[in-house]
Amino acid sequence: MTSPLHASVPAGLGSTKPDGHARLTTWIRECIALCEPDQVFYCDGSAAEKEFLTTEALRMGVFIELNQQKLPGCHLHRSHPNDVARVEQFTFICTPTKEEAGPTNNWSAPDEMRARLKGLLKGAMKGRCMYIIPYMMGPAASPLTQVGIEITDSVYVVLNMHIMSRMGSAAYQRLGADGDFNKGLHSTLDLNPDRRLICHFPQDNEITSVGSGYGGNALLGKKCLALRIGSYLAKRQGWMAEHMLLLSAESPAGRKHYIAAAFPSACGKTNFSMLIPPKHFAGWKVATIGDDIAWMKPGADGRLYAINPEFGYFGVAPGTNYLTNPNAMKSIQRDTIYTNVAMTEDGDVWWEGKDGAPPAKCTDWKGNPWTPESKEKAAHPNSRFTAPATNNPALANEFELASGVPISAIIFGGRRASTVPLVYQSFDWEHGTFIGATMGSEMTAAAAGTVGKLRLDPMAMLPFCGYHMGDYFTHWLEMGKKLTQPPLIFGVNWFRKSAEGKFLWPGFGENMRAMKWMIDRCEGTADAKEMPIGHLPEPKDFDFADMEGFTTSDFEKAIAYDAAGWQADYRLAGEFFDKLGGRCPSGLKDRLAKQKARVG
Ligand code: OXD
Ligand code: MN
Repeated sequence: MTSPLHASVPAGLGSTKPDGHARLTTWIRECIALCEPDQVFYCDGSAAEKEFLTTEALRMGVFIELNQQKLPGCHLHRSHPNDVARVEQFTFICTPTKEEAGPTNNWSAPDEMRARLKGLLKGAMKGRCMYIIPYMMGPAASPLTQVGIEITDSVYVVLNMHIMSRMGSAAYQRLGADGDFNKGLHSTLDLNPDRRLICHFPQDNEITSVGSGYGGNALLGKKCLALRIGSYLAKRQGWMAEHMLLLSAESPAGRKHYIAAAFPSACGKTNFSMLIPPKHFAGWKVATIGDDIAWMKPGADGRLYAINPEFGYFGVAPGTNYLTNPNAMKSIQRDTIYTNVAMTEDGDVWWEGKDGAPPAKCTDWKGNPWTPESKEKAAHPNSRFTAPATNNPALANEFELASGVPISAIIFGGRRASTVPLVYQSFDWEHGTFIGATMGSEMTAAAAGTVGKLRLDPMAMLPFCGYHMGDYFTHWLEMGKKLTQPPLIFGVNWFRKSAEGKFLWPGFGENMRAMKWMIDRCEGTADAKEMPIGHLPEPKDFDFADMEGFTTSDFEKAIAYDAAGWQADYRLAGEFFDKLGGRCPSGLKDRLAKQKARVG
């Protein structure tokens, strides 16, 4: 077995310690005393550090060499086969009372959980290297940016954090002598699922994660800080932490709109954020600000301003190709970490749904020989790429903008075979909040669980809200009151199917057409028909010209109003609101009653 320790560390690396922040140095000392590592490596986020640790990851077998001519700077990682997704059943919100975490989160009393974690972490890093990672979520100059320190025993985590966050000593500078920071302690332990716990202590701005190396469980800046802890801080500080992509869309006349969209995990946020408009929309430019997370705050002008706190993309590989997402494909040709994809004989990567025919032979995600006749998939359905945002040819100029961008429209969408139309607009902010609060989606492989099962996933935040969902809904309604120029709110569904099980809408780049209608609604230039569920476009309002084989009748099916389907949805929403008890805001309960009456 290769040693996880570094035999020799080049001069100048591994030694950039925080200086003069007493709370931080005390906490690091406590973590060292608890975990008892044989080596401590203080990360500085430099290119030299990345190069050194990459070489070490290859030596340790954490990284597998890929063809460097084809994929310069790219490496493959194979996780433990039992550690391939987020684990909602082992994810805890440890607020002082169970009521604060609410009925949609697992809860444990903070002291009890701390004692359990202490037991698991005692001596857990013996024979291992402990890495101290200073990082920022958000542009260095943004008032919305948060600093985190992640302490981990995984070199894979360090190398992912190099891509996914603004990592390095600048984070210490931002902290100064007494700045607040998120404490994140992570150990893979022995990857035993019985000892896998992803724990959040929002009142202490603290995360402890053990037993998993998977992105969403182990890259603590992402789901844990940017969403669970972030949503808790946002509620108290008057901002919003949302599971949303961010993009800009610029018309040929040079008018720009910024759009935020919430879809559950593995439902196409990365694709939509990198959308290339079809030929019919020549002159339109779509640019990516973020593909997964948005932090938003009302500005002095009464508009809602958003930043993307992340610095890279942790995207789902299967289904990604030059047709579905050319910008993602271009983003992952260099300096990318591939996790659990298949490897071809010439050291290239492959996954189901990549361009071209499957290779005649390759090595699957578990390291076994694979041929097209094999029963198992070559790549894990939740296999991922970690790529720098700066690789994206469509990266928006506003990516580093400290003030954030003013949002014109918020979109909510799930994966729904029935009921939900291609696109519709809410009546107002409160009704938009209701659309988000009652959205459902069929489950995907991004979380361990039953793929395809319909579940309510409010604002795509069910697995990520760090406090009581009823309070979260109240926060949405409160934020609306602070906005004199609120974004318009829309619902979309790219996944509706015919009775024969065929998708009614081609999706991908063609989603530009739905976006164009939404932008026209923002500008007040498109009509819509008022229906019980909101404003819907009629064929005359929606541009489906030049869509091969797509007729008015196809459009009508994609947009059709299904009263019985909505009644069933509202029943599910009612059950969910009941579960939230007295904390479900009356504004939403009244809205549900009104909507039930409207759909009949
Ligand atoms: C993700 C997720 O990885 O939502 O972004 O699971
Ligand atoms: Mn996500």
